Amino acid sequence: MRRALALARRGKNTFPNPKVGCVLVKDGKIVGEGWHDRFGGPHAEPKALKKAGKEARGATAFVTLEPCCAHKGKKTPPCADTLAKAGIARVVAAVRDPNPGVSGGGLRVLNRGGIKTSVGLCAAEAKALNADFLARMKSKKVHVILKTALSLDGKAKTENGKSKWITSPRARAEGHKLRAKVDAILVGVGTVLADDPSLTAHGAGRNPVRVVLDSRGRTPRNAQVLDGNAPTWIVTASLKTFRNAQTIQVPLRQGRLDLALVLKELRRRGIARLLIEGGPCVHASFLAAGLVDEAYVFLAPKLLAGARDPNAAPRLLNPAIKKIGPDFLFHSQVR
Ligand code: AOF
Ligand code: ZN
Repeated sequence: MRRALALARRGKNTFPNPKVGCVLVKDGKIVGEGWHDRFGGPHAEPKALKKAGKEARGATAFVTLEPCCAHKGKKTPPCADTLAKAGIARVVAAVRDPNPGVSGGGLRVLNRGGIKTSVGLCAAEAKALNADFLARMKSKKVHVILKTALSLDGKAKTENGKSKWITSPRARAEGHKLRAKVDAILVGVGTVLADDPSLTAHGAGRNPVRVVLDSRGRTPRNAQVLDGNAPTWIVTASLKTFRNAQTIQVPLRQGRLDLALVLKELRRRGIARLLIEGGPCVHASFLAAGLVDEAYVFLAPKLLAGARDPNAAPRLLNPAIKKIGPDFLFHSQVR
């Protein structure tokens, strides 16, 4: 199991999936090894089985996580069935899979196939290895954080649709820090078409998953979100596929994506904290559906009404900020 844990640690881009290692042992000898290397890639078990070939029959599998079973949204064939088919005699797992779609189900599939199972060997190490994944799986619903950047007169874009950049580089860096703390960032395809954002943490930390709400599959082939620099999921009702992105098919309800259903699909894929970055229509839909838990509102001391370039917009110089009851008053000369 210690060897399996060491292999699991080699996983590079498994987020939001866990790190998993697998070692197959027969007659006291290792006959196969594998680990889950990146999100969307093969799981640890089939890789180890491939190495072992025929030697897998009658072997014991040491896995750092309960092998997965069939559940909705799965991308890879279920490992429990694959292990059973290969003739594995016994499975020793370090911890149960906290994924509600799996938890206990993988062990049940194995037992039904006459395979002996046990859970708990090196459990503490295995839990430490995937502390982040375990915590995310425990929370049942997606925590939704809304982030918006506006001018003082409440505009998110200029007359001609320019929204890059309303706030200063320092405020934007703060936004990147926020990105590094969430599991996924969500935008509407309108934002992709208008601004072509990269939606990465820009070195402020780990890159979250980039989620694009794109009911008709309009994300352009050359969009930055499809550059492969971070995982991208396109939530769509169309049958289109995209290079460097996974699609999540969600049916339309009254011509729109059902946001509660979208959150459910994201939750199932391991997203517990979601940052909504825009645009205004996406914000409005999430707010109207009552799905927002937290908000960050960046205000730039500019007046965008009538402006064509955010940088050239009239600004309030060093405004005095007064809190009046629940409201804020900004006052200064305009330049
Ligand atoms: C395993 N072995 O190596 C990993 C497992 O979306 P999928 O098809 O990749 O499945 C992801 C889920 O599978 C993930 O949420 C977790 O429950 C489990 N991860 N299971 O048997 C592996 N990485
Ligand atoms: Zn699996």
